[in-house]
Amino acid sequence: MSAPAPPLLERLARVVGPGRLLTADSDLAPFLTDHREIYHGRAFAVAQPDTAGQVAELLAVCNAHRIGVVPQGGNTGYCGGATPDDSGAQLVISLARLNRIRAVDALNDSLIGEAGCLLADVQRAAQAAQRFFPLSLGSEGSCQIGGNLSTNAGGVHVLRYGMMRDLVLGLEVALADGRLLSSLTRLRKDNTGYDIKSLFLGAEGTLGIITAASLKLFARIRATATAFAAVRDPGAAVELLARLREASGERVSSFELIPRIAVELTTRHIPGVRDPLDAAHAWYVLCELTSARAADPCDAMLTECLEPALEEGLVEDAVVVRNERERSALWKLRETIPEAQRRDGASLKHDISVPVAAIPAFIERAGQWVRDHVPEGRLVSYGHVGDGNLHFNINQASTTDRTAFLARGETVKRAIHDLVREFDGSISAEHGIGRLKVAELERYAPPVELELMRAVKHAFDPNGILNPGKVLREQR
Ligand code: FAD
Ligand code: 2HG
Ligand code: ZN
Repeated sequence: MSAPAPPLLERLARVVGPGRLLTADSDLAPFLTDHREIYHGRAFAVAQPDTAGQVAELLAVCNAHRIGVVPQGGNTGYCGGATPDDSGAQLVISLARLNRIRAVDALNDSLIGEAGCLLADVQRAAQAAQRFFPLSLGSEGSCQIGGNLSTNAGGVHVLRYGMMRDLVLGLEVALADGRLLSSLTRLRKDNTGYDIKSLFLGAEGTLGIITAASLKLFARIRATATAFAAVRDPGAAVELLARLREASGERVSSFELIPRIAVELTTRHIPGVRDPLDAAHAWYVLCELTSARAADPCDAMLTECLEPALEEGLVEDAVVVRNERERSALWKLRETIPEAQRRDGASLKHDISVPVAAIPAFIERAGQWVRDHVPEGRLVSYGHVGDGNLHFNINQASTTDRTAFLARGETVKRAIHDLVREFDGSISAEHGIGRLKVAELERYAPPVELELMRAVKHAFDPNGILNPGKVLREQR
């Protein structure tokens, strides 16, 4: 496949209107690299539609001419899913201009937003209607809900509200052949056959391009209690989570594990981040209880749980925040860990999950493997431990050569992912497959599951034009 002939380019340009089919190298550049700069692709053009109808029409033309199409949202994904290949024969479709909130229905607790809405804008629209949209990620100021839906994003509120998949009522999707599937239902109950929308969630643009979504809203948060606690070890963190849940019902909304090295990296690289405690400790948790009832004693529930844990040595020290400024300082520490890692040098990243109770044993086994086999790296293992999800990352030590360190990636990944399998875990907990983990999916997914995935792909996209080579190897 090569770049299309001028008449076809003109046809695509007519679909999106004047100035909305970018072809100059300087205009294309920002769309051709992922944010970690691991992948560098080429494209013959970037289309910037501003209606769902235009997206569908672009797909109809591309399908008729067998042109590969790469949907791109905020380009904050971790797996190279939004970057075109290096053929120069693919069209990037940026969803950024489809950014309208179409409706907010506070009584029905639902909101309809277009795919290119920033996640932060959806949160704000919910708040303006005295409601709450719970998906929350460090990238929320730049990722789009279309990307969140397509990666089935997780983040820091999953243990209370679920992943993006759990927050969806209906979708509008442009299909490979140019039809628009309009299923923006606001219903909570609808058992009419197969749940087709669920197939697009986490499909990373390989089955259709999401143009809008009907999302669930929740009660506004009126009471919050947040603590940063040094814990004896990861086992103590898991025990503390169980106690907090027991003591507070379903009020635990975040429970993040943070190792000492992450405090060192963020305080070193991110201006304004300070160590919240006086002395250094090996492990910490950042936990938050929230309630929709202003009178709910979240603070008391938190301290009543922390105090005996301190006496028993499960918790070594803790600070409970007194105001919003202190709270955002703690969250800044947590959310800037990826950026601090980046500023510190190269890193090998593994977005894994295991059953929550197995987290301590996994950290022990996998950590020992890293200490034995990667002496040139430093383990930075943190994340959404309340969901059993660890970002089991390894940063290069300052004395290590970047290229030599990255060259270890395949061996390290194999060992970590084999161990994940031993623990009945997942090699992609929340970031997806994209280009990065196509071979990993082939290696670890049950063969029957892979066969069904290929059959679904063929049914939705028989000509293989939708994000070719992402999630599944291209079938040609
Ligand atoms: P993109 O990166 O543009 O695209 C991601 C994939 O979705 C690609 O395959 C693309 O082709 C496809 N796609 C995009 N839009 C559409 C559409 N409308 N229709 C069909 N396919 C589409 N992720 C988490 O899960 N949890 C976290 O806590 C988290 N924290 C992060 C923190 C930082 C600082 C950063 C940089 C990233 C973080 N991420 C996290 C990863 C990332 O933000 C999410 O994966 C996010 O959902 C991607 O959204 P996006 O709009 O940037 O999508
Ligand atoms: C987070 O939880 C993100 O901060 C990014 O999912 C994780 O950079 C990473 O490994
Ligand atoms: Zn994460």
